[in-house]
Amino acid sequence: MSKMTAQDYMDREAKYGAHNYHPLPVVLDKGEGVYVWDTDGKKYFDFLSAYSAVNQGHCHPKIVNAMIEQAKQLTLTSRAFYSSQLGEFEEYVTKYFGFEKVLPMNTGAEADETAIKLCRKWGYMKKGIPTNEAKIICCNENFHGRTITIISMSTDPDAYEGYGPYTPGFVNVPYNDIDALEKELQDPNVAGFLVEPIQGEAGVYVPDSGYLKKASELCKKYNVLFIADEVQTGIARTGKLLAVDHEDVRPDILILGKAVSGGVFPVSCVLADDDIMLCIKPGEHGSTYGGNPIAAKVAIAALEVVKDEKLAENAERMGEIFRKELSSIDSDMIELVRGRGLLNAVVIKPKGGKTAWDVCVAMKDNGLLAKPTHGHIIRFAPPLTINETQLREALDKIKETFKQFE
Ligand code: IF1
Repeated sequence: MSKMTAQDYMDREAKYGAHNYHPLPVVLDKGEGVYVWDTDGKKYFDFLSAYSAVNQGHCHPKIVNAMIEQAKQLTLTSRAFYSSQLGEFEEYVTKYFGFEKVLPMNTGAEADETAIKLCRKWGYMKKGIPTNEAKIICCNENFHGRTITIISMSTDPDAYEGYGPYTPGFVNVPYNDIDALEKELQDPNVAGFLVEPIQGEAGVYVPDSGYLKKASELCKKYNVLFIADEVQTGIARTGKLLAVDHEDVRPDILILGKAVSGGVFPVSCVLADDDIMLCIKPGEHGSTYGGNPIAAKVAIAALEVVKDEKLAENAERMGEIFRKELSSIDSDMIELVRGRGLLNAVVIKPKGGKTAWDVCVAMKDNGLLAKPTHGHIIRFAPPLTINETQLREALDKIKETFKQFE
């Protein structure tokens, strides 16, 4: 059997796999740290990090070993029984982020769904909202996952079109608009405000300084839960452990996913204090794999790496260099550069029919992987382990690419 070509791999996926993605034409086979290799052995900088799930770098030995060791002992019990590993994770992660309780799930969407259910329960049991009248405020251009309820909040037709009927009980407001938010908060049936501290999918949309602080203060004033979706912005990505830490905001409900397990095993979770979390009684919510022994051990190892390797501090420092160098590129395709820590994006102005996609394909050929979001924005999000030498080498590739479009 002759060696498969990259095209063979792509054709096989097209033949047997659903067409719910349009990947960049590269077939990855190996990853280590900030690098990935394709099936022909070509090496690339990974500047997507699986949408910020691989903050600790590909195949981090400490995290992989935690998975291997636990997998030899006990992989899954379900929550019908206790396990020796779950409580260890629950204690570790609640103390790590400063909350009284955690509800473990697997994917980010499941964690967002859990937060929505928890918020509604609290609204009926503690705020006295009439049954089935609870509302949750969310932002235009949000992204919180792909379930029917979550896309019911979406303002992106690609996310919701053709999937109706939609879940009721959501009120959309413009992101980064305090007055619009306050207006809706006055509705006594509002139970929560769900927000990404930085909108990732929308194109790394960083709100005005003070927005999160003011929003959380208004939520307190109107007895509404402030729910932070840090699935993408959390785990040191923006230069602090959590993006809300930039404004000293403590959410009532914190949603984590992706890098909470370092891209090794699906783990997500919701954190809150007892007066909120205990609104869900035994048997009222759950998941077969939620809080499984492997998830527990992998997440502990992934979170230890963040602290041991000072990834937040590194993300802050490398992010400053990255934005400064990117902004100095003299290209009429670069409209603006924005971001925080190592969650950055470049808004691309099409030129001569060339778009952000063409820039990404050219960067791929130059050995760096990134992907456009919403057509004209390129997100740059390398693993947070990247050092200055690697960053500058990657920047050279980005500069070289833009030169090709002059
Ligand atoms: C895809 C991007 C999309 C998220 C936030 C919850 C979830 C996500 C803030 C759900 C997931 C992923 C999903 C993935 C591409 C990526 C993404 F924003 F990161 F770029 F789609 F918008 N909250 N984001 O960002 O977590 O269920 O996926 O574990 O769906 O294509 P999940």
